[in-house]
This record gives sequence, C-alpha cells and structure tokens, in this order.
Amino acid sequence: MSEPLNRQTALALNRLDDRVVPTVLDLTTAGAHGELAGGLFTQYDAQPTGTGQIDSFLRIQGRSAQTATQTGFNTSARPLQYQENKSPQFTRDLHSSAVPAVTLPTGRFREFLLDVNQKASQPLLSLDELKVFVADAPGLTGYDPATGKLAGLAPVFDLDAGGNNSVLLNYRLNHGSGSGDMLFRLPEAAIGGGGYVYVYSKFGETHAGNAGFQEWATRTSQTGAIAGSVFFDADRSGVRDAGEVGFADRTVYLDGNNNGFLDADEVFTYTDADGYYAFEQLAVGDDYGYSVRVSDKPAGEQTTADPPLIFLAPGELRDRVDFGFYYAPPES
Ligand SMILES: [Ca+2]
Ligand SMILES: [Ca+2]
Ligand SMILES: [Ca+2]
Ligand SMILES: [Ca+2]
Repeated sequence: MSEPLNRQTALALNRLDDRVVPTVLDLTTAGAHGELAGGLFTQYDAQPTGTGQIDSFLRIQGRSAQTATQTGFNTSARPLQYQENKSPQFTRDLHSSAVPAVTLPTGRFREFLLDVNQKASQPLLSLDELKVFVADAPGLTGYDPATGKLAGLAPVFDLDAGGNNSVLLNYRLNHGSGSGDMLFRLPEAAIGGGGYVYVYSKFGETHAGNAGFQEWATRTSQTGAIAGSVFFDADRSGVRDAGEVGFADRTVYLDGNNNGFLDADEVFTYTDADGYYAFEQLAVGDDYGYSVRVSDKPAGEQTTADPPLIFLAPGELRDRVDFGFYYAPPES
C-alpha cells in the first residue's frame, strides 16, 4: 500500500534534482566563451599595453573568517551591505553612459570587465550569482537575497534565470598585472532607456576565493570600424570613382547568421545623402567576423562582389567596403 506513495516521492525528488542541477560555463581555458541567461561571457587575457582606460566601480574584498563567499554590489551609498571595499574610488555609482557599447556580429551589447585575484596554486574561482539592475536613482541600498531584488527592483539580467548557473574562472590565464580575466556582455536592450546600473555578484560557492579582491570595471573598448558606400557604378568598374554618386537611405546590415537576409536582431544602418555608411564600436579579434550586406539593393546589376567576412584588429578602420550598382539610364 505504501509503494505508490514511495514512487510518487521518488518522482518528486527526481524533478527537484533536474531543477537544481547547475549549469557551469567553463572559462578556464584561454579564449573560452559562452552564453548564459542571455549574457555573453568571454575569457579575457588583458594585455599590458593597449588595454585602454580601466575604471573600477565595484571591488569585493577578500574572503574573511566570517565569510566563505565574496558578495557585493556597486553603489555610492554607505554603509555597504556585503564585502564591498568602501573607498569611493573602487565602489561607486555607475551611469549607463559610462558602460561602453560594443557591436558584435550578433547584435549590440554593453561591456563589463571582471578582474579576479587568486593564488596561482589554486587559481579557480566560481562566479555563482550575477544580477544587473537599472534605476533612475543613484545610491540604491537594500539587496534582498530572498527575492533577488535591489531596493524592490527586479533585475534586467539574472545569471540564474532558468536554473542555477555559474561561471568558472581561472586566474592563471591572465598573465601580467593588468586587470582582466573576463568580459561580460549584456544585450543593449536590457539597459533600455538608461539610468544608473547596479551590478550584484557573488563568488566562491563551489570554488572559493583565496587571495584578495574581485573587481568589476569598465574599460575604454578597443574596437574597430567598417565603412563604405552604396554607389552608382557608372563605368561598371567595380570601384567608386571620382564623380560617381551614392544611393541615399539604403539599408546596410551585418548579417550575423549569414543567411542573406536582415533578421530582427541584426545590426543595421542607413546610407547618408552621399551613399556612405559606417559601423563603429565593433568587437575585434578572430572570434568576430562581419558579413556586411545591403538589404534593399538598387535596381540593376551589382558590379562589386559581396565582401568576404571581415575581421578587425584593435583600432582598425576598414573603409571602402563599397557596393556598386549599375543600370542603363532611361532613354530620353
Ligand atoms: Ca586578474
Ligand atoms: Ca548560481
Ligand atoms: Ca566605377
Ligand atoms: Ca541574417
């Protein structure tokens, strides 16, 4: 008689197990990257030169005898709630306008930089909770661990939305003394109309901190740009020559999924009165190839081949990525 009950209990337990099995994004190898809860996470080895300006907005102090984990969020308010460093130089309000925008082949994002500090002998550290809040007001206080809200606000990003997720980091991949280790990229749409941005994070549930602070920062992005034009190729040479005119208001886009169509999430722009377009703040490096295409092509034949995937170096401007079109002038 008790057997059905037991079976029911076992089923219920199985379901609970399914729900709490954690997803770990492993960033312990150089260049590793992945997506969790809509955010993009990339292992990042800071270079001593060319890193740009780095501004800390949240420093979480080292693990102490009282705390096995390291928790905190940025605010200008004092006192602080967790293990945040109280210096206003390291823990402060962050306005959304100070969070750099970066365009990837798959869309527009805002970028945050995480620098972790561990012993070289025990380099692994888990990032177990990460939430981002956006508010009109600076100086918010009162994170509620029971509801996951800050000052009553729901997060615009939650690492643990849809499951108990975490990111595993490896301090030893970051050579030198620069700030580095991980880039966190949040879809631009999450920031919405802007305001003050609060980043809450918790480290060390599965791989504990052992050697000091963890620090969130913004950096001046090392990005690239692509520019060109859509033009009437009067002599069908495949090159925009002096005197050849541009097509205004044409839609040029980055074909992130390379299907030849402008899809809803893809980044696009319009040509100006002289047919010129530009994409700026593009992420650089071997991981990001851009397929530039024109969606509303002028009539007639295209005299230029569609450009191959474009990969950019930091600070590079790839210009003269032009699209020529020709049609016979109407008879008069
Ligand atoms: Ca580091
Ligand atoms: Ca988690
Ligand atoms: Ca020409
Ligand atoms: Ca597409």
